[in-house]
Amino acid sequence: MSLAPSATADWASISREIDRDIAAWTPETLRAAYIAHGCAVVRGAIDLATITRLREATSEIYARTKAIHVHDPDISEATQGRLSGFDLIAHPKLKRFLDLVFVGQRYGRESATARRIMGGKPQKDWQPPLELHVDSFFHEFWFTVNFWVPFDECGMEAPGLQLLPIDYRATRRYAGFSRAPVYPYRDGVENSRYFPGDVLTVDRIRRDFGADALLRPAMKPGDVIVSSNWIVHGSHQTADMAKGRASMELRFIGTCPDIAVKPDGLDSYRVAAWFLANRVATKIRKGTRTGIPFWAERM
Ligand SMILES: O=C(O)CCC(=O)C(=O)O
Ligand SMILES: [Fe+2]
Repeated sequence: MSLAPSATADWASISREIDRDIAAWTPETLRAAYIAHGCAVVRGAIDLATITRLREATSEIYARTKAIHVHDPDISEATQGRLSGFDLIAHPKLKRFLDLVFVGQRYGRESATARRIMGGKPQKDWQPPLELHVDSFFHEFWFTVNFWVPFDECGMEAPGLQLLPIDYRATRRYAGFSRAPVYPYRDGVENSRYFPGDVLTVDRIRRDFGADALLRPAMKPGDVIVSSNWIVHGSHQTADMAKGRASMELRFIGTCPDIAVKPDGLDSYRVAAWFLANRVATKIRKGTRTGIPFWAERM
């Protein structure tokens, strides 16, 4: 990893600033916090009856599979098309927030995926907690909004989520993302070729950003974390968390395609570069893996 920023941020006040009840956010303030800090917590934004329906549908599917993920088409099939993970994102403020993040480009549904993370007490076919990662290691590079929706109370007695709340461009630099592959192709490592080989660890984040840099919110059903494919995150588990946790991730991707979203209007250099990159990237994407012009990297 490169270009470690200094550990001077006031993480305690950032974590308060980006964590609010749905009533205390507007789509505009939510977008601003999300762009500035790479993520935000929205409390009480997801309909509990929809969570209950999805929890039931996914656990019925889990009962007849060993797979660690349940995908939206599985849910659709099991419910004769009556239910989708995307039903969770029905609140008008969340929809407007998405429109604002992707302003100037079209976006669409990328995936809705359920998972179950094991607590200290082993549970058959549940997934162990995930190490720190950036979703772009595995997913597309194109900017993707991720709504992380827990089905169970978590973060205290069951594994929650931990995130490094820095803006997505800083994350991209910190992860050492490179427009051209760093390594030759090997089976199964398509995306990681665009990143240096070193591993993200909690110790490393602490050293580079400070001891309390990682955001580890206690979550209840109804709460949601918004983040992107450009945020350092992973499951958060401690030795005394015995219970497991089920959750769902809903992803929306720009069809532009672009590794960036439209910058703030005040930042005129970035806005101009973004419009250009947006046009060029759409044209050249077809033949390349990243299709990212060199001057778009700093946007
Ligand atoms: O649910 C977790 O613990 C990890 C989820 C995750 O990595 C993601 O939503 O991208
Ligand atoms: Fe992830």
